[in-house]
Amino acid sequence: MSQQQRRDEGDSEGASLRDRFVERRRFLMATGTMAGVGVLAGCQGSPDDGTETETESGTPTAEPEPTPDETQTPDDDDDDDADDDQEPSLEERYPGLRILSPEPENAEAAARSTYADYITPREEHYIRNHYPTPDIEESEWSVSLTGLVDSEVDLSMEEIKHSFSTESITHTMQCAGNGRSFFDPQVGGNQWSFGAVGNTVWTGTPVSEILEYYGAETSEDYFLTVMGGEHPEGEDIFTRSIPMEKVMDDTLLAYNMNGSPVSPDHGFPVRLLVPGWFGCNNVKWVNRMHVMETMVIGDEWEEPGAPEDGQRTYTHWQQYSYRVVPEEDTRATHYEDIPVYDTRDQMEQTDQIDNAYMYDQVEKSLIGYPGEGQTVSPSPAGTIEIIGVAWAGDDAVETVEVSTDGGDSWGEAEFFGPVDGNSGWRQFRYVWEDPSSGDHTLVSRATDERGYTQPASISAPDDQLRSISNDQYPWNQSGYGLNAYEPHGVSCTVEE
Ligand SMILES: Nc1nc2c(c(=O)[nH]1)N[C@H]1C(S)=C(S)[C@@H](COP(=O)(O)O)O[C@H]1N2
Ligand SMILES: [Mo]
Repeated sequence: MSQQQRRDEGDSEGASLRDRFVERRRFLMATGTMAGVGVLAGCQGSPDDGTETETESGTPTAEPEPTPDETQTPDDDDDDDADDDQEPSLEERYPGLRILSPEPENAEAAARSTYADYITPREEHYIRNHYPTPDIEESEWSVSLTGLVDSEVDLSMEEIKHSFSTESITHTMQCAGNGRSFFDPQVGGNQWSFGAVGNTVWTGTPVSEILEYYGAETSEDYFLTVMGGEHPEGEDIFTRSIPMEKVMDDTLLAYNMNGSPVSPDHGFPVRLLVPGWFGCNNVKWVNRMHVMETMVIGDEWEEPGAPEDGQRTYTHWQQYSYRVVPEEDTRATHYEDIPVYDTRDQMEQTDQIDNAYMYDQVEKSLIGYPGEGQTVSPSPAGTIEIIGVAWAGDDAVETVEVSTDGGDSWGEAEFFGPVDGNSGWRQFRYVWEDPSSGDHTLVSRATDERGYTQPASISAPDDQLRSISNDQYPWNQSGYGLNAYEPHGVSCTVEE
C-alpha cells in the first residue's frame, strides 16, 4: 500500500476507498440484500464441521493482511505500527461479503446478484478459514514434495512459477458447508446460507508435471496428501488426501486468481486447485505434498503424543470432518481408499461407503436475478427474465429447470455465456411469460450429465438417510453438501 493510499484510508474527510466500501455496505443493508444478518451472533468463529471435537482457534490473529500487490509496493513499511490500526477491516476489504466471523476470517456473498454474473470478483468471493489468514513472504515460502518420489525436494515459488507449464482454469469453488443454515434441526458450525460459492479463473502449475519431473509414484489409486502451513501451534494441520487420478488429470498449484496474485485470504502465495471439487480440497497456503498409497489414516498420521496428546494432526480434516454422517452414526468410518470419488456416487454406494467424503461437487443451481425480496416489473413484452448459474462439479450440467410457483410446475431454462470444461458454472436464463402480479417463489433445479437431479428438500434426522432419495437431501450431523432447491428459493413480487 502506498503512503498516499494510507493517508487516504486514514482521512475521514475525503471519499476514501473505505468510505466507499462502507457506503455500499450501508446500501446493501438498507435494501435488504444483506440476507440473514440476524443469525450471525451465535456462530462467530465456529468451525466448519460442528463436531464436538472441534476447537475454536483462540489464537490472536495477525493484523488484516495487505494484498500481495500492496506488499510489493516499495514504500510499504511493515514496521509502522501506527498505520496498522488504519488497515481496512475484513468488512471494508470485501464490500460484497456478509461476515460470519472476522477471526478466523469467514464470509459469504451477501447478495444474490453475485449469481447473475459469470466471473465472481474477489470482493464477492466467499472466504472460509479454520485458522486466521497467515502473513506470508513469498520469497521465504517453499513447498516440499515427500513420500513415494525419486528424490524429496523443496520447491521455491520461483521454481513452481517458472520451471513448469502455466495453465488457467475456471472453477466453481463451493464450501461443503454452503447451505448449512437451512438444516432443521440446526447443526453447529458457520451458518452459511447460499453465498459460500464463487466462480473464478485460477492460474498455476499442473501438479502432474511436478510429480512426473521428480519421479513420483503416480498410479491411479494412490493419493497426494496436501498440507497447509498456516495452523497455529498445537492445532490440526489442514490436510487433504486427493486421489492421484484426479491430481494427474487437472489439479494446479495456483498462484493467480482472476489475473491477480491470489490474495492472502485465498491462499497466497500458493494453493491447491482441484477443479470441480468442494472447497475443502483446495488447500490454501500449501507447504507440503506427500505421495502415498492411501489417504492419511490411523496412528501414524495422528501422531499421538506429538505435538499434543490425542491430536488428530493430519487426519482430522480428511477422515473426521467433511463426511456425510447421519444421526445414528457416532462418527464417520475411516477408509484407506474408496472405490468412487464422486460425492454423489459415494452417497449412492451405501453398501461400500458408510459416510461419503466431500470430493467432487453435487449438482446445484442458484438464481441471481431477481434477488430476494425484489419487486420486478415485466418488460413491455410482458415477460421477466430470470438469470442464474448451475454447476455439477467435474460433470457437465445437462439441463436447468425453473419454477415460478415454488416447484409445482417447471419450464426449461436455456444456457448462455462461456463454457470452460465442466468445472466452471453455466449461466442460465428463463423467460417468464405472462407473470401474474403479486408474490411468487422462484426455484431452479439442475440435472447433470449422469441424470442426477437436485432434490426438493432436506430429510428429517430420524430418516437416517445416506443418499439423496425420495426427493430429499440427507440431513447430516455437520450439514454438508446441501443441494436441495426449496431452501434456495427466491421470493419476489411482480408489479402490475
Ligand atoms: N490451509 C487451509 N486451506 C483451506 C482451508 C483452511 O482453513 N486452511 N479451508 C478450506 C475450505 S473448507 C474451503 S471451502 C476453501 C475456501 O477457499 P476460499 O477462502 O479461497 O474461498 O479453502 C479450503 N482450503
Ligand atoms: Mo469449506
